[in-house]
Amino acid sequence: MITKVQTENSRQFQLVQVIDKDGKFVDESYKSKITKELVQLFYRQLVCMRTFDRRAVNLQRQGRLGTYPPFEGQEAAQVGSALALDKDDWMFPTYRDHAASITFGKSYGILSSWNGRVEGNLPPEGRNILPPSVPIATQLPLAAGAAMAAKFKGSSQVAIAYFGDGATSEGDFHEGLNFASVFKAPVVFFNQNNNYAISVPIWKQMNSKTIAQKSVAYDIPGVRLDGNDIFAVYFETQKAIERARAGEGPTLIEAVTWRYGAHTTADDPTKYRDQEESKKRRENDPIIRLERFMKNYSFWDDEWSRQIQEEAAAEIEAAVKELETMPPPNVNDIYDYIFENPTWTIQQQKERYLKHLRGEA
Ligand SMILES: Cc1ncc(C[n+]2csc(CCOP(=O)(O)OP(=O)(O)O)c2C)c(N)n1
Repeated sequence: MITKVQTENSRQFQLVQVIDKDGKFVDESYKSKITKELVQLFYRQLVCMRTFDRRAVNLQRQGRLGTYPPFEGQEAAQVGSALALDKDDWMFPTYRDHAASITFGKSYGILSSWNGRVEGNLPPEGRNILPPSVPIATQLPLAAGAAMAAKFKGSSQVAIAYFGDGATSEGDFHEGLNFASVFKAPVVFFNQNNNYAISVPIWKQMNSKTIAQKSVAYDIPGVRLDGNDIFAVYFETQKAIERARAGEGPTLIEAVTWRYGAHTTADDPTKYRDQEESKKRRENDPIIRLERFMKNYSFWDDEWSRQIQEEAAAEIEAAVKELETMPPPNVNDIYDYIFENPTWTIQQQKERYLKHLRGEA
């Protein structure tokens, strides 16, 4: 019986695609909404994000950056969803969501957080971007809360919370969705199902066939989309945001995607998955797909594309130069950004640690 219900639920959530992996329209009704400006905006941002991510992994391998969580493969999910937001909205990213954060307004200086500098975690002027959440799923109730605050204030702001497949097995996921559903909080729960929670494949940590079907429990709309199709991501996130702004409450989006690399630079994916699979997944790559689309529908320009690659590399090099002029981390920051007025326990920990560093304890 249980299996039957799950099967029915998973069937309700057909994968939404606007273009297929060959860059051909699956749904022609979107044709009129896709302008050259939009396509170029998407392509440029995807290229910048991939260049950034590869450079970050490189820097880590050279010992110039601390541990880093790569997002290569997930660019369309992050860029497409972030571009659907209004500048006043709220973003709650995780450690893997630099492409979303940068697209929404953070600078490439975000990298400095991986060298322990607090600057990389600060929101840019005029943008509501929270520091990335590392404790899994804790940002979901926070996003629901921020959305409720916006609602109480009568503002039209919407919150978006990013999280992985593993996060949906955490209590905070369920609390966030339940709260948002009951109070119709204007929040979009944006899941990137990259199939793995560190080394644990999705089929080992849940019996649900999809993440989208988890929306059924909270009686909120659930959408399962192709997270490597930037058009599907953008247009479906837009719809969810519009529903939220119209007072219709939250949506759960499952963007089906893949991370090619390690969970973080601290682990070795060859230990827990077949690397052939990652190679095969390149066929479904979000950037290659957009390129194919651009070639199929006369948006492609060799010279423009070359220029974009050069600009991306130059912008990121400038950010790396700046990163390398930064002083080493300030140990006080570990303690000073927890509460506005630190509790005595935190104060005590800080004093003890500083003593330890001075060699006095
Ligand atoms: C509450 C909590 N438990 C465990 C961890 C250790 N941890 C860090 S990342 C991670 C896996 C998360 O996987 P997923 O939610 O799928 O996101 P992804 O890293 O794939 O983007 C775990 C278990 C943590 N950071 N927080």
